[in-house]
Amino acid sequence: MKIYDSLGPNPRALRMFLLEKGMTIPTAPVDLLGAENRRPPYTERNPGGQVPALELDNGRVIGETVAIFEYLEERQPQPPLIGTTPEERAETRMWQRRVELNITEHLYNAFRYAEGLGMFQDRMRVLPEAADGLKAIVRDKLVWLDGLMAGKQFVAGNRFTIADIILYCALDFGSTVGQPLDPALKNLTGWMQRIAARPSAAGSLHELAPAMGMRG
Ligand SMILES: N[C@@H](CCC(=O)N[C@@H](CS)C(=O)NCC(=O)O)C(=O)O
Repeated sequence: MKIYDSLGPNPRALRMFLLEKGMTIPTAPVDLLGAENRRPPYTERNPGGQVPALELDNGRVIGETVAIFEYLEERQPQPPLIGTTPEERAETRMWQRRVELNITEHLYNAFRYAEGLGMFQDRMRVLPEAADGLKAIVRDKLVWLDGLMAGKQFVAGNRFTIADIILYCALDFGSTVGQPLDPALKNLTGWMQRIAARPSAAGSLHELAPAMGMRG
């Protein structure tokens, strides 16, 4: 297997997942800043044109971070980051979708349409006029999630899961690109500190992250 890897919160989420699993998979760097991911031969492998991607030994390529998580969890179930029972897996997937559909997708698009506009405007349709509204939706949904985190260790309850990895990587990235977490959200702030203390949090940062001033 081989991972197409780069700077950025989604590739970081995969690196964090691998550290938590204790898995090592060789990587091939992709020049995200130079848009290597948006042209052949990368797009022939992964037509989604984004990073990360996982190339299997038979040459098939899996894109989409969560699809890669699911594949790797089936290949190596321990330690579970999705779940060991139908109920646990359903709960994890429920929270993963809540986190992505309500928060992280909006956070990333707001970045592409504002602070990241110079990088993205020649790659995709961008909507600068939507950036402030998307950031406001993110803030609203973080208030909502903060209330739901009362008394919980992790997003899905008492288990560390991919929902924590996805949300942590997005919010940590957001903190460096104009979307900081409101410190008044005490439950989420405490949760961020707990996740940041895991060795996989620091260990998953890309080597270019400090120079770029981005947590990714
Ligand atoms: N839906 C994809 C999103 C991946 C994604 O947004 N990757 C970013 C890096 S964090 C990327 O490739 N950005 C460069 C680009 O879109 O050209 C997933 O979950 O894997």
